[in-house]
Formats: sequence, C-alpha cells, structure tokens
Amino acid sequence: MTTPVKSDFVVVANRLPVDRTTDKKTGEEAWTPSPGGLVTALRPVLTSHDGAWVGWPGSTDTVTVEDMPTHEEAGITMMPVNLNAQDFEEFYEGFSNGCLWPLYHDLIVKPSYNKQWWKRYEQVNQHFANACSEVLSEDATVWVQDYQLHLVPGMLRTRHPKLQIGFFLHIPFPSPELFRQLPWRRDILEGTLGADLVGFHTQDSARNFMITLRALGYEVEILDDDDNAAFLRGARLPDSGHTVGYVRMDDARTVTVGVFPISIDSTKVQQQAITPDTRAAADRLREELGNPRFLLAGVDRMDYTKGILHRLTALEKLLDEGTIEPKDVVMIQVATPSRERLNDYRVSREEVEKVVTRINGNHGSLTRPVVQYVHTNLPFTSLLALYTATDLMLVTALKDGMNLVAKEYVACHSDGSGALVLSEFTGAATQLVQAHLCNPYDPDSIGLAIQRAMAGDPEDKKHRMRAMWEHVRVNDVDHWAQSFLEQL
Ligand code: ADQ
Repeated sequence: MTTPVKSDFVVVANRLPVDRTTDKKTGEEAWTPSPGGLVTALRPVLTSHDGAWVGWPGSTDTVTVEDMPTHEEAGITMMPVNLNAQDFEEFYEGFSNGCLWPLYHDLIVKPSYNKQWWKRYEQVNQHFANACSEVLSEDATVWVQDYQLHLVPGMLRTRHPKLQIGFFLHIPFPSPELFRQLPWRRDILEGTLGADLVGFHTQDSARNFMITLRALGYEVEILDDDDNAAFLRGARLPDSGHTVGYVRMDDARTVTVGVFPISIDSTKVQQQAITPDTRAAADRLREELGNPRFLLAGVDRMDYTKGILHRLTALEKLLDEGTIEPKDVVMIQVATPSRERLNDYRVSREEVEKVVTRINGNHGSLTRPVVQYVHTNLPFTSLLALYTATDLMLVTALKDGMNLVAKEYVACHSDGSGALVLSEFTGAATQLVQAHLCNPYDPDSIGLAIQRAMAGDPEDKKHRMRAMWEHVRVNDVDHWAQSFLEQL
C-alpha cells in the first residue's frame, strides 16, 4: 500500500466529498464529486495546502487509498475510513442518529442510550483519528466536522500535541438539562475539548455548551462584551460570527468557543438561478401545475426534525376552514430519502404521506391534487428551478442547526420576488430576521405566517426578500470557512 502525502491541512468528516456512481449504460463505476457547500468552500484552502479529507466513502465495501481518486485527479488526498455493516448500524444509525441526533434536537423523538452503540462510537472515532494520523504533518491544522466525530479532537490531541484542531458542530447543541441525560456526557465533552476552537451556528448553542461545561465543573469564561451580555439576558441577536468565551483546561490549554453561522455559495446559486435555462424551467413547472395563483413549496430531508407534517397540517387547517381556496394554491413537497432503516424515520414518512393523501382526498379535484409530493433526491438544477418558481417557501423545522434550504431560496430571489416562512427554531432565523417567522408547534402560527406572506404589501415583501438576499450575499460559505480558519 502506498503511503499518502503528509498534509498541512486536514478535514475530517463523516463522509468523503465524493460518491461512488455506476454508469447506467456501461456499468462502469466511478467517483463523482458530491455537490456539498463544505467542499466548495474548503477547496481553495485544501488545494493550496496539499490538503487531505478523511471520511467514509459511503458504502460498507472495503475501499483503500488506491481505489480513491488520486491527489492529482481530485486536487486533495482522499483518505477513506471503512465502516462495516455493524459499524454502520451501531456507530452511524445507532449512536449518531438514534442517540445524539434526537438528544441534540430537543427530544422530538426519544433517544436510545445503548452501551454497545457507545462502544462502537468510540471505536469508529478511533478509526477516524488513526486515518487522520496517517495523512497529517506534525504541526498540521485539522478541522473535525460534526456530531459523529466528537471524540476525534481528543484522540488526536493525545497523539499529536502540536496540532491546531478545530471542531464545528453542524446541528444544535442542546440545553444543559437535556445534555445531562447522556450517560457519556463527560467523554463527549472531553473529546470535543481536544480542539483549540469549537464552533457553533448560533449563540444559543454556544451558550448551552458553555453553561453545560460550567455546570460540570470546568473553568469557563464567557466574554463580557455587549453582544454576550445581551445573549446571556436571553435576547436574540442576529449572529455575525464571534468569540463567545474560553474554557481553561487542566493541561494549561485554552479552548476558544465561537459562533460561525454556516452559509451557501450565494453568488453561484444566484447566478445559476437567473440563467435563461433556470427561468425557463421554472416557467415550465408553473405551467405544468396549471399556473396556480400561489405556488408553495417545502424541500427537506425526510426527517422528523424538519416539521414537514406540521406545515402540511397547518395548510390543511387553512383549507378546511376555507381561509385558502384549493383552486388558488399548489404545494410541492420534496423530501429526500434519509436514514430509512430507522423506525422514527419510517413513522414520520408514513405520517407525512397520510396527511398528503387526506388533503388531496378532501381538497383536490379529479385533475389537480393540491399537494404534489415526491420522496426523492433531485438534481440541484431542478431544485433551483423549483425555488425560482415558488412564491412561498415553507421552512418549518422543529429544530435545525442552520437550514440551508432557506438560504438557497433567498439566493434564488435576489430580485425581491417570493416570500419565506421560517421557523423560529432554526439557526437561519437568527440571521434571516425579515422572514415571516413562525412557531412550528402551533398550526395557527404557521397559518398566520402563510396568510401574511400571501397577502403582504408587495413593497414590504420585496424589501424583506432583498434585505435577506443582501445578508446571504455578504455572509456566504466562503466567509464562514475563512472566519473559522482565521480564528483557528
Ligand atoms: P441538513 O439537516 O441536511 O444539514 P440543510 O441545511 O437544510 O439540512 O441542508 C440540506 C441540503 O440538502 C440543502 O443544500 C438542499 O439543497 C439539499 N436538499 C434538500 N432536499 C433535497 C432534495 N430532495 N434533493 C436534492 N437536494 C436536496 C445539517 C444540519 C443543518 C445545517 C447543515 C449545514 O441539520 O441545520 O444547516 O447541516 O451545517
């Protein structure tokens, strides 16, 4: 086996930024880049620093470095971490998505605290740390991503004391009372604190993390500036990305805790949205739907955190009460298949499909259902056409770290058209403050936001959308990555 090139900058994430695809005609297998914003944002830093990406290739077949695209082909070193079927079940589906995911999303469903899953989580985190050790130079910068890999910073720190390590959590960090339920709470915190910089999307998450640490006896300093004083009083501020405080460790290290709200490649999305092709596809879509007065849409992974059921129930209520006429609206709901083997995901899909059927049964006509629902992954170009065609985007997550769909929608409406209904419980709501905010637990609140967005004064609607676009334009994913790495 060849020894990989040693890198000065290493990203560690659950998934590698490539997918294995099979050509339908020839049956030939190849790696295709996955379109995520993270890799786009980090590519310049990765290529200029002989960068490496450590992650799972996405299947339970064993993959070696030799099977991956070469450094020359990909511009970076791809270091695969293999997961066998049991790792996938216990580390990924089990501990990551059956325990941490529901715990961090405020117990929308019940987390399972399973010791066997925890042991597997430790083992797999060790595999990631080992793979990382193979590609890093002794004083490299390593950026560890997300809740699947909480223990990696600590494992790397023990082996390579000179590294600069960053950790970013893409999902919310829960309140101290909830986090305390976790039997392995100290291990998760200790692992995370192997980093020099720990980043969150929102002040709420950063504050929850700091207060949890303080309650467990860590020496925590929360900075005494105006913003922090305000957020400690419970005020909600638009997050702009800054240091919230420090944790003083027993080994004399200081860990910095900061807020870095993630974003999208705003200009690229906006540019793609205004091409004649996208515009024509959007017009076609509306036409095929019978040119409805209002086209509403939701675009999500099929996940119980996204509040798909809640938005459909709110729409159903408006239709049942006669507040909205079925002839005036079409709602498109696109749900990407996700974590389908987990029971909570199966149940949430069934609930969504039931309400779709009921709405169409009660309010559709022979030729036209009110809700068009697809359970599929769409190419990004189709998503852009959908965003562009949509008058009213519904993002009603019960809890969401950020929610990039909201930002993608805004970037497709740089001309001020459209409207966004946005849940208060998303990270995006701390930034896109001009959206029609709603409480997704209350169908009347979603209903009111929909009505306001539909009936709003055109000038006010335009003003809101343009203000949000300006925010997303300036605070793009590049800004996010740069501010984190500069701080690190
Ligand atoms: P997710 O929970 O996956 O991400 P989100 O931020 O909305 O949620 O990102 C979803 C992405 O998938 C978007 O870029 C969207 O375009 C794409 N997508 C959604 N439905 C699709 C479909 N049917 N077909 C194709 N693409 C689709 C986690 C956290 C979020 C956080 C992100 C980034 O849960 O809170 O914003 O990470 O940190």
